[in-house]
Amino acid sequence: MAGRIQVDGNWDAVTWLGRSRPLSGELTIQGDCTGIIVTQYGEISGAVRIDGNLTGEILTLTADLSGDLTVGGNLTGRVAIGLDPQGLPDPSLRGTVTVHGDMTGRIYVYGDLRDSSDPNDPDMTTGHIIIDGSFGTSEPADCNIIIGGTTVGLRAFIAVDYDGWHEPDVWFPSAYVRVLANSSYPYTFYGNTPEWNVWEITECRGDMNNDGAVDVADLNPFIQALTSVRSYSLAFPGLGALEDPWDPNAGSRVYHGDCNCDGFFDFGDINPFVLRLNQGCCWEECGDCPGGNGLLGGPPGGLPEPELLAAKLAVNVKPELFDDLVDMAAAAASVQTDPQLKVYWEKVHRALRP
Ligand SMILES: [Ca+2]
Ligand SMILES: [Ca+2]
Ligand SMILES: [Ca+2]
Repeated sequence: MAGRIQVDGNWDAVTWLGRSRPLSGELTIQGDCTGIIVTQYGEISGAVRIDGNLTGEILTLTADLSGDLTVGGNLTGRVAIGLDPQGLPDPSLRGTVTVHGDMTGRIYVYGDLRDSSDPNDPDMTTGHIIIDGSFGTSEPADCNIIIGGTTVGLRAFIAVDYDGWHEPDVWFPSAYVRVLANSSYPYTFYGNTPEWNVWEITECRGDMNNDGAVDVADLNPFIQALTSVRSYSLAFPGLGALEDPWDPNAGSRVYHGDCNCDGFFDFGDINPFVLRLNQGCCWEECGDCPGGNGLLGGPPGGLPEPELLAAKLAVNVKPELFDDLVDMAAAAASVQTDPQLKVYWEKVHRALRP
């Protein structure tokens, strides 16, 4: 199927599409999909969009999903890639499955969440699973993502509450991601696992590496995120944009970077980010957060002396980001309306590059 099909209502049929040829066109269902759409040898390389809920099933028996499957509502049914591989090369997810609502159903991939393994991959044409809403329910439920092969590494990712932290959008304890890795020792994840690019977006403002803590490990990602959407997105697949053109509003980049809670992530967030870094607390709100431990050597609710801050930042920044750090200090000074803070950041700038 190479053309376009648009269904104005719901889809409740059991339908074979592309039994031997790829589904390379566009299939749009403006309502719910309560039926079953199945392809056999033909991979889904085009775009399947369900504007409503997917309570039915989208299946490939022996083929990859290399295109985009988007569910505008909730996924309560099932997506299965390679349900019946019949000895053919492991059918894999090389495209993107996006659920804009909640996921209480199942996603199964016989093969890999496949990565192109090319570190310079200009666009992240690789397996991604994006859930903007919650994953699972408060009741015990059969809700999971199972990857039969390997691995969720490098550019491949699974992200829950991808579109920035929202309080109701949680990864419930009964839901899990399991990577079988073709072995009898599968990896099972019940929550945020940064080393596998399996994310549940954290509520912490300033947590640019999404590990649930705000500390000096967030400095380099903050600089990257502020200076280049592309560089941040490639360094942290699943936290930024998906591909070129690099959408600055995609992912959790703006949520985590917006440390003054004005809805934007820009130079005005440098000073509040550094304050938060010094406080080292995880909080969804902006401003002076409870507790605080003076991570940068300043008083809990304030900033250290400018020379001390410059020294702390300089030892924690990657050499290749040092110039960006210097520019950031200059930018922080230039956007300050508070005269004292302006002088403060000018001093930080001078201390970094005398
Ligand atoms: Ca969300
Ligand atoms: Ca962090
Ligand atoms: Ca802001």
